[in-house]
Amino acid sequence: MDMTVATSAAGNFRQTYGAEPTGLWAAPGRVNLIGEHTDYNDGFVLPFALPQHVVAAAAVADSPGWTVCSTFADDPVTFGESETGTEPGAVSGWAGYVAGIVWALREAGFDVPPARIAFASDVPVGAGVSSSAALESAALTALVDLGGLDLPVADRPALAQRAENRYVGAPTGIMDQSASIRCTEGRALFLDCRSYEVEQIPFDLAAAGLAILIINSNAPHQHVDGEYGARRRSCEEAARILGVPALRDVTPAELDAALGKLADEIMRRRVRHIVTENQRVLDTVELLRSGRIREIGPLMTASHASMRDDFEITVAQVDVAVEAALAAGAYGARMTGGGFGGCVLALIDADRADETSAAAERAYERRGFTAPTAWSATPGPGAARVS
Ligand code: GAF
Repeated sequence: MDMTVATSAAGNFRQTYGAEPTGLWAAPGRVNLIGEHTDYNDGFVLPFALPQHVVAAAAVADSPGWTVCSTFADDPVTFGESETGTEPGAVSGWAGYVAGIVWALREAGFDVPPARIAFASDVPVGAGVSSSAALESAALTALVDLGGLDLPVADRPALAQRAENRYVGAPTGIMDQSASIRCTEGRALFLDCRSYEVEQIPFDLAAAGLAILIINSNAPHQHVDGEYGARRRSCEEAARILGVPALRDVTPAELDAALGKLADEIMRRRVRHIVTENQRVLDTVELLRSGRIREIGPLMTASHASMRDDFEITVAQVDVAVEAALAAGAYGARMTGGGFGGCVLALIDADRADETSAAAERAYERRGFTAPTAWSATPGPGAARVS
């Protein structure tokens, strides 16, 4: 990881609180290789952790309550037991994600130590790479360690998701918190979002002469919350009509029969995306298990088409980035994350990163879009104490 973020968090702690932090905890952002919007349908996802992190410099406080500050906000925010008691949502803005973690820990019966925390981050905000899940995961990891709380790593994502769903009020699935907490270096995290079972799938791009280029579309995120919630409701309603616990329970072989039972054309498209996307995750995992990384390209591109045409969560900027990457020779390309902007992943030969990002830049220029930004990433480790 880039230690300047850690240095910045520690400096912020000293400056704000006039003391030394007890330690530094880092939690990464993520990209999802494949499996979009499948998490809240009890399905499969395959994210990996980015080299960008939120770092929490923290120490136990000698008076009750929690004070948090960050390099990405002006003033420290203080909250106490009343803001993290039974009623969620009392703290809003960025500090609400941290208050939500305190709330969720307390609700689960943990005695959360009073603390002072200073955050710094190099996870891009609004790019669909889970800056908020990284913030939650950094806060959670720091508080669990500071308090010596007995919360196994495997149980942490659900607690952080609860903070996001109930305290912040965003109806997200469990992928992002799982990625930030459970990913391991050099691997993609194959997660069953029903059982929370994971398999760490080797994803050694460099050994295969490959790279994943991340192209941030820099498209303004619009209507994200409302559209996300609408997709989720449509999937849940479809599962109810089909009489299954979740769309994960519809197999590709059953898809046509299931679609025949749904009157609404939009709902049919949503269901088709989820059922085919779950299968694409399973197919991708099969290929990666046997080291056939290049061959996942067509699955990535098919996933993008499904998000564009059936789930309808892409925007022109991400479609153009995918097309430009493919035209520049990428093996596959797709949008990653919740949609309506955010980043595109392109699987490319390692020596083609400059050409591919230049191709995306030229395509954006022709369309009059704000220029994209691009970087190559390999899978990093999940949340941990770093000092
Ligand atoms: C967002 C959500 F937070 C995740 O839970 C997931 O649904 C994702 O969108 C889409 O796959 O990142």
